[in-house]
Amino acid sequence: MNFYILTLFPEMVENGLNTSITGRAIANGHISVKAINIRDFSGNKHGKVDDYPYGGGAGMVMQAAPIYDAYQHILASTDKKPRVVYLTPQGKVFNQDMAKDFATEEDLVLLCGHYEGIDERVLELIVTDYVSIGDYVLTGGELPAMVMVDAISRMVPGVLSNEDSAATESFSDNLLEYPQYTRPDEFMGMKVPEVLLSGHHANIEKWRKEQSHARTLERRPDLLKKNKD
Ligand code: 6GU
Repeated sequence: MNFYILTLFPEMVENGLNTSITGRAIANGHISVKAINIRDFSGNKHGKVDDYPYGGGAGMVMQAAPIYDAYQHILASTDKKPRVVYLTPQGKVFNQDMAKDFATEEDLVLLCGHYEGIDERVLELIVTDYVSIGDYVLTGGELPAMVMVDAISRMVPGVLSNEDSAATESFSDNLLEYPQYTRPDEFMGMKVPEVLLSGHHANIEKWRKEQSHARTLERRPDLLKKNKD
């Protein structure tokens, strides 16, 4: 899967994603991440990509033309028109189902805004999906784009070394993960639950299911409601 990230801070996105599991996925070709610097399409020698908002008000607005031209540049390397996600607090809140859905795309464009926003006309022309990563305000779309690439990539076949670990974890069935323990069997006087040392696989599975339910009820009761829908 190929990610194209339209941004004013390409090094931020590339440095972040060239690390850990996404870095390995890039290295072995399961995904590619190309950060496209919108400033390269400014069309003027000063690299200016923003201007004052019509109608007045605080801050600057990113201009339509550089973003449109950067998008056209991406189209030259894709077969079909890719989906274009605009990262904005005004979008639909990102979740695991959306990550799975986006992971079926061959190409995905992520548009990162800054300043007070982007000229609405280019959004109308190119954006197919408006996505937020939660109800708080960030200074730009780069961190949200990196969050999306991470969550989507791990749903791409082959990216995770153990395919099971994607299926049996938090949110796969709207339940949180059960607690995990490793050696030593006693730490600061706290013992690992006896059942996990028993070697009795049926009991261990039953205990883990109970823990998942209890933990979800305690921490995320909203998720249990979703299972009834
Ligand atoms: Cl996608 N962008 C910005 N700027 N802030 C956010 C966000 C996105 N999602 C949550 N807060």
